[in-house]
Amino acid sequence: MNRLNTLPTYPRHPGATDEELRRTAADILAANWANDHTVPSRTLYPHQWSWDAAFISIGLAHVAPDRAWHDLRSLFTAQWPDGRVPHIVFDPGVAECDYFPGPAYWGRPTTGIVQPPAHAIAAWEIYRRRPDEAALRELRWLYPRLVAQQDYLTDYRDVGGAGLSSIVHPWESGLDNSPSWDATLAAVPVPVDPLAGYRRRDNQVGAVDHRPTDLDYARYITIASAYRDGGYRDAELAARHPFLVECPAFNALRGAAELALAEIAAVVGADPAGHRDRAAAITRALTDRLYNPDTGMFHARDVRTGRSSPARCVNGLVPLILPDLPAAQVAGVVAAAESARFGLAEGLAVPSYDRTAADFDPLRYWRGPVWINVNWLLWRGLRTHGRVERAATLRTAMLDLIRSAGCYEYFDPGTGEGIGAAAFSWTAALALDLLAEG
Ligand code: 2M8
Repeated sequence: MNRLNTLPTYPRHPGATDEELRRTAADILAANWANDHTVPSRTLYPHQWSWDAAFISIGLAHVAPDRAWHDLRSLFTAQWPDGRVPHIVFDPGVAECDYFPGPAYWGRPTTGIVQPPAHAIAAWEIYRRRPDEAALRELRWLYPRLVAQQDYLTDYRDVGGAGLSSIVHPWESGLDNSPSWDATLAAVPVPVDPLAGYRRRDNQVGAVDHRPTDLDYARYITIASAYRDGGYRDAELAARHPFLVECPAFNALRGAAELALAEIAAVVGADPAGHRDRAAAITRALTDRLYNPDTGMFHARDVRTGRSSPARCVNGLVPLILPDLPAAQVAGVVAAAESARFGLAEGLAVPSYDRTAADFDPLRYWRGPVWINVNWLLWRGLRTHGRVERAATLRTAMLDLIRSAGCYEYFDPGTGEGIGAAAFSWTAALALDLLAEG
C-alpha cells in the first residue's frame, strides 16, 4: 500500500506555543502518574512499560525530578534476580481484562521478556540536569542494577556469539510490528484458528487497521508462549526458540548505555574503563555484523538462519547514537536518513519504515508512522556527529508535529495527523526535553 510517491509537507499551522506545549505535556505526565510510576497511556497501556519509563523520566527530569527517579526506581524494583528488567511491570490494581497478555498469561507480576536498555541514558540525563545529593543517592542505588541489566544482556543473550544481544520476541525491540521481523515471523507456525484461546484487548481500544494483524498477533503469542513454557530460561535458546534476532537499535542502545554507565561510574566512584571497552566492542560488532554498505543502513539479522532482513527500517538508523561509530557508517546512515526513503533532507521527521517500500503503510503500527522516541534518538545521534543543522531541523519537525496534532502515540507521515493513543507519555516527555534544548 504505497500511497506516497512524493514527499509530503505536513500542515504547518502553528499549533501550541512553546509555553502551551510545555504546560500540556507536563499535565499529561501528571495525569498518567499512577501511584509510583507513569503509564504510557491510560487507555491502551495501563501498566508500567520498561523503555517508556526511560523516555518518560528524561522528560520528567525537566518538571518533576522526584517522579523521574521514582519511575526508574519502581521499574528496577521489579528487576529479576538474573538481571533482566521486565518489559512490563503489571499494576495489581488494574483488572486482568484491561490488558492482554496480562499477569495471568505470564504467570508472574511482570512479563518475562525485556525491552531496549535505554535506562542508563535516562539516569544520566536526570542526574546531569540536577546533580544534587538526592540525585546522587538515586544514582548510587541504580548503578549496580543498571550494570546487572547490561550483564544479563551480555551473558545470557549473546546467542549468536558475536557480541550482540538477541531479542527473543518482536515486543523486546519496542518496534513491535516492524517489517524487520517479517521474514523471521513468516517461519513461525500459527494455529489454524489464529485467535483460538485468547481475546485481543488492543483491538478493542485501538483502531483495527493501525494494530498488528490477527496473523501477526497469533505469531507473537506463539513465540511468547514458547519462551514462557521454557521457564523464561535462556540456556540453549538456539536449539529451541523460534525467534532470535539481532536488532540494530536494541544493540545500539546497549552500547550507548555502557557509555552512560561510564559517566555514572565516574560519579559514584566505580571504574568507567570497563564500560568504555564494552561500548567499543558493541560498536565493532554492530558495524561488522549488521551494517550493509549497499543500503547505508544497519539491518536486523536472524540468528537461526544467518540472514539479514532486507527491510529498511528506522532501527537501522539508530546506531547513529554511538559516538564511536566509524565515519563511513555515519555517512551511510545520514545519507539514508536524508534520502527520499526517510525524508530528513526535506525537513521531515523520519517514518518508521522506508516511504518508498511497496508495503509502506502510513497507519499501521511501526510499519510507516512517525514515532517521536526513535526520532529523538536520531536527533541525539545527529548532534553527536556534528550534524547540528540537520538536528535542528529534525527538532523543529518533531515539535511541529506535536504542536499541531497533540501528544499522540504516533503520527501519519503523510498528513501529520496524530494517531494511536492520545495523551501519550513518551511523546509528552520528549517534547519537554526538545523544548529545553532549543
Ligand atoms: C507498544 O507495545 C505493546 C507491547 O509491549 C503493545 O502493543 O501492547 C510498543 O510501541 C512499545 O514500544 C511500547 O513500549 C508499548 C507501550 O507504549 O506499546
